[in-house]
Amino acid sequence: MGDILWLVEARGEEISRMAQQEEILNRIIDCVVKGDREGARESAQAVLDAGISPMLAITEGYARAMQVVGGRYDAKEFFVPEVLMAAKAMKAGVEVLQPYLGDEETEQKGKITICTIEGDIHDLGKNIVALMFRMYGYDVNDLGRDVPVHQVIEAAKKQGADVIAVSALMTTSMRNMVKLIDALEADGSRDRFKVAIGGAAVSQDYCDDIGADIFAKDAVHAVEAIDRAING
Ligand code: B12
Repeated sequence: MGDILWLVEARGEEISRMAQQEEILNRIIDCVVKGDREGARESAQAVLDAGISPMLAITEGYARAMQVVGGRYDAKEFFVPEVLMAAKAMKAGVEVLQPYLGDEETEQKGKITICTIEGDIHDLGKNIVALMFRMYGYDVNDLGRDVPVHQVIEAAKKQGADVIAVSALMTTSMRNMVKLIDALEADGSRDRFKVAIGGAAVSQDYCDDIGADIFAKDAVHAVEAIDRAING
């Protein structure tokens, strides 16, 4: 009887922890979508106080919220000012969590040169992916956004990168991923690097078509895919 009571109590605690987590994640999404910077910061603090994983809050809260914003922008319910306010709210919340991300794994797993490709200034998704790589033990050189292809290659060589990871959100800029692969082939360094691509404009089919090595649809899958590609 005592064992059953204990089990019921433990199950009850688990359910209320899950409910609290869901409530906080929903609050994050709500604040970011509304562009409420203060609320986004306070929700991040609530994440820490409740002992929720900061990375979970980033991927399932802040990043998800920007995807909701993306959908509203596409549906013409939101325009650039709302999108920018949401992006600032997301940034404010992520900044609170960043110092608490810690190192999920301490061993050095490999080196990654990352950026948003030439012609593209969208960097919210790329920043999340870069954070995630760092957290999982990769040495990450983040070159920023709208980075010319020749600079990406130079930086990757200098870093001795295992992976060049590039992001594109636009159909115009995604073509510069082909330019990157062509330039690597032209200077004989294609075999030195795995090329990983991501961002809302690209897909697994596009990755196969242009001869890139790795595609992932979000930050969590990006880490898994790169782990598989370079550490077996
Ligand atoms: C936010 C936003 C902006 C912000 C950017 C702020 C910033 N600092 O990034 C602002 C307002 C500045 C902006 C500007 C523009 N934008 Co805009 N923008 C968006 C919006 C609404 C959301 C994008 C976003 O941040 N998503 C959330 C993040 C978290 O998702 P994500 O980037 O996809 O990243 C995830 C995955 O893709 C993956 N991932 C990302 N990168 C990588 C990399 C690797 C290696 C891997 C493995 C995985 C990976 O992991 C991430 C996390 O899970 C989209 C609409 C949409 N539906 O996407 C339009 C959108 C991308 N923009 C668009 C356009 C056209 C523009 C402008 C040209 C508008 C203009 N006329 O001025 C300019 C861009 C100028 C330029 N040269 O780049 C178009 C692109 C259309 C197209 N298909 O080509 C879109 C699709 C809107 C639309 N439907 O028209 N934009």
